[in-house]
Amino acid sequence: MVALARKAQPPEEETSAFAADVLRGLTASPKRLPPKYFYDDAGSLLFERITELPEYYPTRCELAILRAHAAEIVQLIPPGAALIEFGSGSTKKARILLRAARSLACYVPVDICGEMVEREAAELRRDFPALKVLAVTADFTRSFELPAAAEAASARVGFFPGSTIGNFEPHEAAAFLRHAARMLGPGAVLIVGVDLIKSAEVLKAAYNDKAGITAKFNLNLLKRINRELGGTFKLDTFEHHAVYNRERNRVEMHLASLKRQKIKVAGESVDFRAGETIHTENSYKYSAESLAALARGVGWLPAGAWTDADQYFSIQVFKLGEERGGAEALKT
Ligand code: AVJ
Repeated sequence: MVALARKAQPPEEETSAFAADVLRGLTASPKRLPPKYFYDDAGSLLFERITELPEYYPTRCELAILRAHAAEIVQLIPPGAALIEFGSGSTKKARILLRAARSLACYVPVDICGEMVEREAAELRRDFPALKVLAVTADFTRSFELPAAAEAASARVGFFPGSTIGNFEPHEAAAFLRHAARMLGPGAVLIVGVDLIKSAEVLKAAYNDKAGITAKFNLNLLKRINRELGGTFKLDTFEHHAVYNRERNRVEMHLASLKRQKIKVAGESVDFRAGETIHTENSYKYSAESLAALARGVGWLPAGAWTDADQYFSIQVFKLGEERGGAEALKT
């Protein structure tokens, strides 16, 4: 892994991937930006604040489910398995499983934010001295290498909480589940947290908090573009919008330009009409059945499902089918 010392300036290949994605998104029609770029240091901190907002129920519900059912959930983890978390963030949820699990070969937090993942790993080593913690800084939507100890473990268990799966288009979510199957291999288990379909009022409030933290989180993407790609966005000329799209079961976040303007980014110039928006995120909501159907389609069999009292959120556990060689059958 690369040094932690670099702060504002990420390595060149990361910057050019960011620049290419930003230019592609801002020259598209309608304009869009990939939500994974929300999570620089400031964005990761803003997201932590979102999870504590009174309106933002997903994190609280998921934590409640994990706390109430950790013992049952960890029973589905084979002895001696490696636990691999995709997009580990604060690792607060993993800690609940780690406390309940008995014999793990190692815990592998994977996150795009290197500073955060290294800091969390250090704290986990202190709090769980018997546990091997192997942090990986990577964009988990692309292929990355697992630490040798995870490859050598009896089995690999993926942990994908937070309804991060909802950021993907449904076909991308299926592709991710297929990719996870291939990566985790035979005998794998996958523990997924997903936000459930519910009333538009509850959903809208969760993404339009009164304190304005979600707006800051959304606008921070422009701040990051200014800093890392020489962008000239004026933050007070863009406005946070979050709407629920009922037909597609997704909350959409946008940034709307309050006026007609020209912006420079990475040496290119981008025009905005008054009111024109950048689509920055989709947060798809599923039913327990629709997620299970998506997973089954790429070889994952339902092994357990839990929800909270309001049925706002669900934790689902899947196993790879043994017939047709499990993960091997998906290799094509
Ligand atoms: C981390 C993707 C699950 O979609 O609810 C929170 C991100 N965006 N508020 C979500 C988010 C706006 C969050 N996920």
